[in-house]
Order: sequence, then structure tokens, then C-alpha cells
Amino acid sequence: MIIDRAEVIVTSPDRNFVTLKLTTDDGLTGLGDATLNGRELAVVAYLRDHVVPLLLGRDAGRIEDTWQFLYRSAYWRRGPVTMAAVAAVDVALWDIKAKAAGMPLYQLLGGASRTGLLAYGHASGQDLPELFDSVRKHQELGYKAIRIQTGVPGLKSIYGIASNATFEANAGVRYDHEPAQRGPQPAEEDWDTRSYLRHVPTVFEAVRNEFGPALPLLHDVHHRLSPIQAARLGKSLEPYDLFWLEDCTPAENQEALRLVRQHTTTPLAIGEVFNTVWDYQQIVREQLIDYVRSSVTHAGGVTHLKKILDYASQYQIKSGIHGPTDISPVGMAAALHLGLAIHNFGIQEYMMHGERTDQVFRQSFTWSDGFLHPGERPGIGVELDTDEAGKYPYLQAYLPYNRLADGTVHDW
Ligand code: KDG
Ligand code: MG
Repeated sequence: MIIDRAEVIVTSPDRNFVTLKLTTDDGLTGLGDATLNGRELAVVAYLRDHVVPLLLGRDAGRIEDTWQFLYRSAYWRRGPVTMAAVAAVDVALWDIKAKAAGMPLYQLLGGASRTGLLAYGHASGQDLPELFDSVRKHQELGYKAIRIQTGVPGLKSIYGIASNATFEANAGVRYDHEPAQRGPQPAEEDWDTRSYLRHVPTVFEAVRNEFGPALPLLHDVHHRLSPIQAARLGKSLEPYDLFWLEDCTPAENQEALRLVRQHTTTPLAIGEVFNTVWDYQQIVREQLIDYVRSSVTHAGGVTHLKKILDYASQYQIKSGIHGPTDISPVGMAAALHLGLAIHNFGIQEYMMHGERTDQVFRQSFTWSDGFLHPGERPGIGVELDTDEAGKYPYLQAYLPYNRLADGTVHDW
């Protein structure tokens, strides 16, 4: 099982995706997701120029050794570009190994610890009627746990609200929010912390009144609060029993969560922008979080995310693997195999991809009554249709950014 070919495939069916495809001398293929939203071509260059030449001729079975070799031999460790590239190689090698074994990947990771993975979707609306409608649509799709994001009075446009265009383009079935917009410049959104802090508890009160106490509800702050503001928000949301409050403070500062934790029992999730176990060292050891949000795609693949989650498991911290549409079906499938196998699975984020994406990436994972399952196909269960992929060339797209009323750039 020698790596014979390594191709980096960029395709943009509904959005940009970067995929690494490895082929062995005995004809096995493996796929890895290397999509880094808004900075895709940096990972393409890292893979094509610096990693692919190192892979050819290597034993595809030596997954841990290849991981350590790519990570340590670079000397310049960590970071989203490096870790997405390492992740893509890692997942492609796991795909190959599982195909060689004739088993779905989760079997190699220890076998199933559950029958399916509880998933949450993204309901959103500019106002309450739109939001309630979106919650109902998610329930019709089977979702048993729902993230709630709304507009804030006085703000034109903020993170997490599905646009009407997305809604219509997807015929009301796949109506997920896609923040990266195609074009030469990022879109500008606006932000006002005081209005947000006043508004959000009223939204959750209304949602609880409408949908009852049992429905698991989540909310994403997207890194926009200071520790004391986040503490206040967590406290004010306690009556509404959130499943989690996500990314309440900027992720760079692990210590910020100490203050938040001292003031609220609302469960905390963080880590979609983290890429190594060292980003979690303090917050796991001090038990400052309840859910790990890293993705397979951005945190060094199955090999490294499993290490993060095993470390977290010692502190009763569970997985909440990142699964927006910028994680490709390849990254999603890898997450499902890992989630099925580990003991400390918490919940899986699941935004459905568009139909064109599903044509490019043929998947074996299933969605049934609110639960995901990776399927039984050997490997990770995703194949890439190169003819379909070739129809959709890369298109420049950026995530938006925020400005305050006085023009100051704020966390988005
Ligand atoms: O590329 C950015 C998205 O992945 C991010 O905005 C999605 O915060 C997100 C989430 O929780 O899914
Ligand atoms: Mg998030």
C-alpha cells in the first residue's frame, strides 16, 4: 500500500471545497477534506507545493507516523492552514486503511458506541415569526435539537440569519445559512453588544413559550463578547435551559472562560477555530467548557481530534463537532465515524449541503428522524465524482466582517 498519486481537487458546486485524493499502488483511493472557508487556496498551495511531494512513495498504512512526520518536520507547527492540510492527509489515509480492511472507518476506531448521532440544525429569522417558521421547518425535517439565531433590532445584518435568497434557492428544504459570499471583497455586517444582550433573552423566552421546555436549544455568540458580557448573557439565559452557549468569547484567550464559568451554569461550547489539543489544554484541565467544537477538517484529522476528545473525556467534556456547510461531505463523514465510535459523543452539528454538492460527493451517510449514521460502506463512505466536480471551478468568496456604529472593526 504505497501512495502513488496525490491530487488536490478544488470544486465549487454550492461553495468552495478543497479535497485531497490519495491513490495507492494497489488501486485504493482515499479522500480528505481540506476546506478552509475564505482561505481555501492557501491550503491548496500548502498541500500541492509542500505536502504532496513528501507523500509519494510513503506507506499508506502508517497513519500516526505520517501525521507526526508532517506535523513535526514542518517545524512551523499548528495554525489553520497547516492543520487542515495535515487533516486531509490523515482522513484520506484512514479512508484507505478502512477500505483495505473492508470495514467502515468506525469499526477501526473501536466499533459503534451508539446506534445514531443526535444532530442539531440552524433555525434563524430576522424576527420571531420568521424564526418560529424556521424552527418548525427544522422539526419537519426531523431535527430534535435546534440552534436559534435571530436578528437584533437596529442591526441590519448579523451572523447566523439565513437570507431569503438562500431560502428560495433551496426550495424551503435546504435553507441553511451560508455566510461566505462570492465576490472580491468581504461583506460588512454591523454589531452592537448592548442591543444584542438586551434582545437575546427575550428571544429564548419566546421560543420556550412557543415550543415548550423539552426541545434542546443552542446558541452561537460567534466570539463577539468580552468575558463579563458573556457571563451576563450565560446568566440571563439560565431560565431557558440551553443545551449550550457557543463561542461566547474570542477563542484566543482560554482564560476568559474562567470568569464566564464563575458566573453561570449555562453549558459552554468552544473550539471551531481551534486546531490542536494545545488550544484546549487549560480549558479542559480546568473544566471551563462542556463541549469541544473542533472539526476533523480543521484539527488535524481523525487522529488528532480523537486525541483531543479522549483528553476531554477524562473531564466529562463531550464532543460537539463543527458541521456547517463549509465542512465538506468528506469532513462530515469522517466526523460521523469518529462520533459513532467514541464514548463521549455529545451532539453533531449538521447543516445539509445543497443538491449540487451531494452530486459531487456521493455519500453513504444517512439522516433519519434527527439522527445521523455514517453508513456501512468500507472506508469513510464518500466518493468524489470528478466529472461533476470539474463543472464547478473555484470562485473567490469571503466570510463577512463586523463594524461597530463608530466604524471600529469588531469580531465577526
Ligand atoms: O466558516 C465559518 C463557519 O464555519 C462558522 O461561521 C460556522 O460558527 C459556525 C457554526 O457554529 O457552524
Ligand atoms: Mg459556531
